Amino acid sequence: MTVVEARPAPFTFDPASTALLVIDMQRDFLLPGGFGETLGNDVGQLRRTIAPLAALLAGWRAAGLTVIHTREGHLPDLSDCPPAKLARGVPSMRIGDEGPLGRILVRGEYGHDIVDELAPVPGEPVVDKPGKGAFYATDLGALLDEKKVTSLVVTGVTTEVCVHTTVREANDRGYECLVLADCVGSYFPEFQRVGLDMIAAQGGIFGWVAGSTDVLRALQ
Ligand code: TIU
Repeated sequence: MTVVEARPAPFTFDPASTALLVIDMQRDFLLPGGFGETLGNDVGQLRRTIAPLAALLAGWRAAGLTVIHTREGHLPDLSDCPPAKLARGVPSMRIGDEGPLGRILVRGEYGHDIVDELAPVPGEPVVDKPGKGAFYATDLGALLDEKKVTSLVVTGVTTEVCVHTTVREANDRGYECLVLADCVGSYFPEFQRVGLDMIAAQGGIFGWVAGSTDVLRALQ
């Protein structure tokens, strides 16, 4: 077993039954002109996650461990996008509209794909999800069962939206979740801080919080 210094207590995991989950590190959230910016957000707040996540991915891959990526997005005909979600945001720049990075949050478009720095390598599953949570309407649960994964190291964006939703879904399904503070990002510094506090509070009500260097050190 491997032990990582974490809040509220050390996180113990078996690397062989743990997956690194990289949530929605897509151009639409991280680059100017994408969905995140059209919602009025400063994408600079998220870009600080890229370098530590790239280093973590390199170490995790070198150890031969499981990596799973997710992408939030919709079919080109938007049939998997609920009207309530479609109606969000600036009227001229909604999901499915043509933007500088292609049609916003539509599968197959440039903006929908993962940033170059964190591109999946062959063999790493990419789970396309229509919701904020990675388990809703996807085969993630089946994939984790197949790989006999019981613990998740959770990274990606945004902390209080897709990361939180996924961690909450994972908890109810019995997974132990370690969330990495420097590898998750929010457009709102306050939400970043409080979002992480919410996970580790009450004795770790949703899981544990650590830094990526703590994980890399533990894998040595
Ligand atoms: N808007 C926002 O903070 N996030 C999302 O819409 N999706 C994800 O978090 N991936």
